Amino acid sequence: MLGLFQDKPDLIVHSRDPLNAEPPLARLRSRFLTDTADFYIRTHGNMPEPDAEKHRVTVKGDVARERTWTLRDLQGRFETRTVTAVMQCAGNRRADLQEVRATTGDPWAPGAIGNAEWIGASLADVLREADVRERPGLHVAFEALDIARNEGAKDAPYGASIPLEKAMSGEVILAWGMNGSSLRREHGAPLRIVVPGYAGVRSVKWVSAIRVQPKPSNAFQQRHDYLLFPPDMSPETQDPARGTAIYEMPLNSAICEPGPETTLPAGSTTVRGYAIATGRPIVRVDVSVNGGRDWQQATLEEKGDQPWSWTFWHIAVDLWKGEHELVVRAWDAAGQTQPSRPDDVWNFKGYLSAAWHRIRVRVD
Ligand SMILES: Nc1nc2c(c(=O)[nH]1)N[C@H]1C(S)=C(S)[C@@H](COP(=O)(O)O)O[C@H]1N2
Ligand SMILES: [Mo]
Repeated sequence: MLGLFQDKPDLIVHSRDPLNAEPPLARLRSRFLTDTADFYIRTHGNMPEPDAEKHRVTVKGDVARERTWTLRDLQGRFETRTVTAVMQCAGNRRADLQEVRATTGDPWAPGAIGNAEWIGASLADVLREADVRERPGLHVAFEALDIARNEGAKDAPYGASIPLEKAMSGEVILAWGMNGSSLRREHGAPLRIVVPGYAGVRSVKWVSAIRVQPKPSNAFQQRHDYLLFPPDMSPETQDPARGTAIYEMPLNSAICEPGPETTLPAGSTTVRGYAIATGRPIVRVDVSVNGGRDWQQATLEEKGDQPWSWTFWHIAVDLWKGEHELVVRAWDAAGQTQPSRPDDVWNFKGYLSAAWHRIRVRVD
């Protein structure tokens, strides 16, 4: 475990065991492709270290030919695909919801997100090679090697699933590489799933089996955790039947620079951050320096044809002496924007925190 911290010395650690950590926002905003050293880590239990030569993944369930491959087999048999995509935790920005009322879970700032180039095989190719039976309503469940510590339930292997339709879309990757190198242990080596556009929980690390089945995964992460509950529900009254499994992530944005509670000199300050949407491009980002009364348009930075990446933005604003509330909100191509207050989206598990991001700064 210590080795990881030597390589990622700058991360803000929420817990050491299991290891949960995120980068400071200025570092996060410093590169469009997040350095692996600055990439957040989210674990639920132990951190396996399987032998990359011996590790195998089995494709089973509703397939005509059950198949088992090593990493080397996969690399030899399948065309190598790269997808640049954001990985983002459903709990990203939870700290803002906790300002409204307590929630369960770690107080993530807006750093439980990163944009990486993922290298591997297309999951669709892998499933086809096992002669998957493509019928509507099927799910693809991923089983992992780590044992998750589940709140209010027994420890059990981590697992999650996605609809078969998403699995066959071509963008889902059975990944062995990240940013030009082999996957690192904390990010799921030797093999992980990467599901662009979906909450990180579905991108199962240390994957050992892929099962096509009529129902979503039976694992705790799928059936009891990572559900969006209505606001009246509490840990005592929670009823999984009234929760919605979180797949696609909502429109979101955050100010990365300046940092909250910074003291700045009077005059021009450049505000920088990210915006992210799923399935639609970001078309506009508004920034306010007076708590959301007036808005100015930020410049969207060029990102090329990267539908699963975030959009970086920046704007120079003039600030006078005193206290200011800086606010950001993003718009997608359907003209949708974010809710103004975290109160509107509060839920006791603290998921999908996507209200306008506000920070206070002082100008001397
Ligand atoms: N096997 C396994 N896969 C997992 C997890 C885990 O604890 N175990 N955490 C999930 C969650 S909630 C997130 S947000 C992402 C985080 O990926 P990262 O640690 O590579 O950033 O991995 C997902 N896949
Ligand atoms: Mo997550």
